[in-house]
Amino acid sequence: MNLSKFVDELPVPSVLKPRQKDRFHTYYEVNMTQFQQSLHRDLPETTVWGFEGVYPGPTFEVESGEKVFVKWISNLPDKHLLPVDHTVHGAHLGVPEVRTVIHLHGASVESESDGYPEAWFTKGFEQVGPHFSKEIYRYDNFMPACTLWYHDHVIGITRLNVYAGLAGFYLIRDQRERELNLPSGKFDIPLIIQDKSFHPDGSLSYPKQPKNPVHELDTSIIPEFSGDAIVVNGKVWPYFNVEPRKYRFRLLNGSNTRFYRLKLDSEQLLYHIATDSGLIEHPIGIKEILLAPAERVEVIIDFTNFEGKRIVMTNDAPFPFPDGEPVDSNTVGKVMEFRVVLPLSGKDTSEIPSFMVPFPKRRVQTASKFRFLTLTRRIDSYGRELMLLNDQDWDAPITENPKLGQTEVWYLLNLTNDTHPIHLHLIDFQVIDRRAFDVEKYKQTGILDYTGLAMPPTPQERGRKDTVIAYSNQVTRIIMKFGPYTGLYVWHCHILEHEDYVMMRPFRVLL
Ligand SMILES: [Cu+2]
Repeated sequence: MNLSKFVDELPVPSVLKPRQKDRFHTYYEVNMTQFQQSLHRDLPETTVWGFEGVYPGPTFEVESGEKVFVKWISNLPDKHLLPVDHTVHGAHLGVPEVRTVIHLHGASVESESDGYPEAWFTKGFEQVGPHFSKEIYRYDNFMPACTLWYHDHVIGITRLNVYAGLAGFYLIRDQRERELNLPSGKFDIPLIIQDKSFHPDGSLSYPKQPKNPVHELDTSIIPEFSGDAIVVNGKVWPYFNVEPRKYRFRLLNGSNTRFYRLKLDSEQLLYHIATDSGLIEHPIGIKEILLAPAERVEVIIDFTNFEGKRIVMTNDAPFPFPDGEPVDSNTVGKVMEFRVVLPLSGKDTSEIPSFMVPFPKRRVQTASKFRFLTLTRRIDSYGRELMLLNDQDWDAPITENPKLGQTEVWYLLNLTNDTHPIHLHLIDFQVIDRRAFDVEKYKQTGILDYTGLAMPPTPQERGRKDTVIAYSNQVTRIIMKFGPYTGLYVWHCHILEHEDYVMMRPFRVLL
């Protein structure tokens, strides 16, 4: 499909209205349904899944400390929109084909409300998974201002449910952020970037088989997904009309597999102000943004003195990242266009502050546990590659069981040839460093022999994170303190095809 670029205006998701709100709590109900939506001017309407009748879903805007309750409701059809592989763990024949459970990515929430992959439910809660415990989730929102997102997290078909459209933003605001006088209101725009492919009739295209098909199976999971069109906030290659002033953009990579390395073709600086879990200490001028699946970065872009200009946001991240094919600059090499065509609606009094929030660094000396965890690869009985954490299947006994309040350092040893964005639920962490090591020696002897110097996190990573890129042949070290809740959570690769098969493990925080 060769679709024209920059012919549809960027949609900005509407803000979700609560059903009830008083001094003590806020209550939302959110319905998941299947419907038709126009994703491009020249494409017939696409059947998608979404929340409250829209893809991506409406945006939650909550205050830090606000007690929020959400009833996630499924009114999805019984038959999946996309091809389901029943050989994948948790998606066996016999379980309902359409199941969902919603995870609030980046939020620290009680275990029962975290969207455990086996806490799924169907339409009307008629059937539920073995770990289902409640219909109404509770989010305490004690984190400072940050950009979170909600998305499906069900065992075995997360890749299909998110690709079908089950994702949306969840923003936490606070007083400190307001005092900073960042661009706000209509100048504060979330952008969810995804890659998709379409059939000529407008329907979503997702492969039934990998490049080397598995003949015994009608449908097989694929090792990675690459779409040929870029979709931002639900429109293919949109444009956005802006005023000649400063804007705050919250960028989220909501893709299944694709990484993005984003730049503006005006070559102007982007002022980086926030990582996954909130504002950083000082804004940093950067030329490009690297975003792995699920990562977020917030930037201020200043369009002052660009009146009349058209500025294209480009992507040059190879697929797979970082050693794969260069991007086609005519398709996935372009993301969206900013058109500086609106008159200034008022003087731009917003600021790029010199200091935002303190960032107390976690020190390795405070850690009481050091875990060495491998990212590995195996071949299954159909000859397919599958990725694992610590070489363990999803349902092997729990091996990561940190104590409440304990600080730990995790060494992520990537023994595979792929790059994996690793995400932990419940906590945010800090990236300590990355270091090359002798993978063959490690595989043969179990001895960790470094072959390079430790590299500090990139400037873009020097803040609170919940997803970290673990490169091939490197040890990536992260440090975090477990709490404030105990119970069952998961950690996993956020390449959704890997997460489903089966690069995800439970962990339990013990009292
Ligand atoms: Cu992975």
